[in-house]
Amino acid sequence: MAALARSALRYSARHEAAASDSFADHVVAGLSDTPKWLSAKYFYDAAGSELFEEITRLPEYYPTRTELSILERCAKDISGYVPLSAALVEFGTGSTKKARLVIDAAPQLAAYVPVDISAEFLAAEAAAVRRDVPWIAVLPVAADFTRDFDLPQQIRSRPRVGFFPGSTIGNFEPEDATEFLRQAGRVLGPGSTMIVGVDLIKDTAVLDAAYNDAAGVTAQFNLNILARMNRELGGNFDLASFRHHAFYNVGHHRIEMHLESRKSQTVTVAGRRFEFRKGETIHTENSYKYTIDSFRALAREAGWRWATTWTDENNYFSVHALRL
Ligand code: AVI
Repeated sequence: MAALARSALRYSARHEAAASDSFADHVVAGLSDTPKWLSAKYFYDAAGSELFEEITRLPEYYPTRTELSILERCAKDISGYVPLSAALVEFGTGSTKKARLVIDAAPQLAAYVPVDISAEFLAAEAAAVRRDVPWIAVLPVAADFTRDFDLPQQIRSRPRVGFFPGSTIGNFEPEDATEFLRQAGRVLGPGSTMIVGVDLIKDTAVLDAAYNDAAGVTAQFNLNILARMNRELGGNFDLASFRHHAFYNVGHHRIEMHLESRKSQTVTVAGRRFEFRKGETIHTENSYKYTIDSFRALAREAGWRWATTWTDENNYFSVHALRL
């Protein structure tokens, strides 16, 4: 369920410009294009969100556990970047597990503002934090965190610390990542701090394995978008006729996920027919990886000043503190 948060993401401005907000229009736009594409935000229906939770526990999928280990080990240092009586604003809150590590280590926090498009999910998470941490004001905001939104009146005069863990920023095209950080700066305001989790460039074999797990959960996650089109848009995709294909594109510094047609076939979905050649793919996701320097440059471009970076002993993952 946590990954419902990601349903708010505009993964690519180009794709978003081509498709309206409806899933059907998006599918028609993406499958009519050459090469074919779908936005990764459509992975996260209930089934996809559960599969993503399973991915985070896979032995090959290092990002979640590595980021958690950094947050646990460096919580005290991170709390040094949290001003007295500040509000922690989490962009796209899924599970509040990571935010709680920061909250526990920073008793000077006065408020926690989880922001998510899914009001129902947000209310449940907020209630749990309220119960466990009764001394801070929990002020959920149901909004698309990639767009401008208003912070609650109660924190207007407080210093703000943005929090964007999970390397979700890697699922944005780099120019959209820059735009997101710029927009987050507008929402948080001058003098703010931002804590961002970013996956790092590493050995290709490690990256490839993380998106091609032996148990096939990532394959199921990818194929679920076809099942979702069948469920919601009257599609007749035969899932066995497509295969999961994920690889690290060295030139673009990104994992690409595709669904490859195993044969030449015609599929009907959203009332339209689409031809697939054998070997043709639907590009379903990019997951960009950065170096500490390349992320620092991106943040600078967005108007943020880099303050510090925490990493793990393998340099697999990074957590950055930025200042506005
Ligand atoms: C949500 N996001 C950071 C994940 C990633 O690693 O890019 C989504 C994912 N796709 C396949 N496995 C995990």
